[in-house]
Amino acid sequence: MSERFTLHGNFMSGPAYKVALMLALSGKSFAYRHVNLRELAQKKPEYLALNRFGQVPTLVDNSDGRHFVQSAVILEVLADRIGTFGGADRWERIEAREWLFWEFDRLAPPIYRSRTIRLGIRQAHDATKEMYTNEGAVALAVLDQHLAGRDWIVGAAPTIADIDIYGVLAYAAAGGFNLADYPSITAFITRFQSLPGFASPETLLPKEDRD
Ligand SMILES: N[C@@H](CCC(=O)N[C@@H](CS)C(=O)NCC(=O)O)C(=O)O
Repeated sequence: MSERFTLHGNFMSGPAYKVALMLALSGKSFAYRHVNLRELAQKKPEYLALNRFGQVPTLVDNSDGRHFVQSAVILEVLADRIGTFGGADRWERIEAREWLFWEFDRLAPPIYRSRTIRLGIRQAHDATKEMYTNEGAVALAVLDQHLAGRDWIVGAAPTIADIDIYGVLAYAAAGGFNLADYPSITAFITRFQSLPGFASPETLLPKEDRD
């Protein structure tokens, strides 16, 4: 294994995209293992040995064999291990963590779930769909307001908070949300996509293994 990092992911996975994006923006190429979720490869003993939750993503650091799960934690681990996007100081790091927790509580559920419902992966009654639409709009409004007059979510430079949140916004349109309604988010997306190393989910998450 010549690459330092191996990402186990799936091309449909927003959380896997976040980790791939962090590596790409940090200038780190990585080996990739396609986990076939349809065939429940994530529930097989060999994969569960890497990820007790039976989910993607999992990141393996081949330099010491340690493996890490939960995309937000993986972003933090990578910030520590490769020294990128960790914030200017301890306080920025704490603020970035606040956004990571908010994202998985308020932003990701309505956006990711609306997307999987629209793709037919999940079934939902109209009331549930409406709930996600409303909750997504509230979360996007909070983010839009925060980003007004700011370039990045925390501090003066991009951090793992931006990577984490972009990794959800990338799927908003597929979830039926019109980001043109949120001018500060739209400007943030343009800025984020201009970062060196930026790439789309399709580029970063292949449908097969890659070494
Ligand atoms: N909180 C986890 C969520 C991971 C997650 O939901 N992964 C999905 C794909 S997007 C998955 O593995 N689903 C298959 C399953 O749960 O069996 C993270 O951020 O890493």
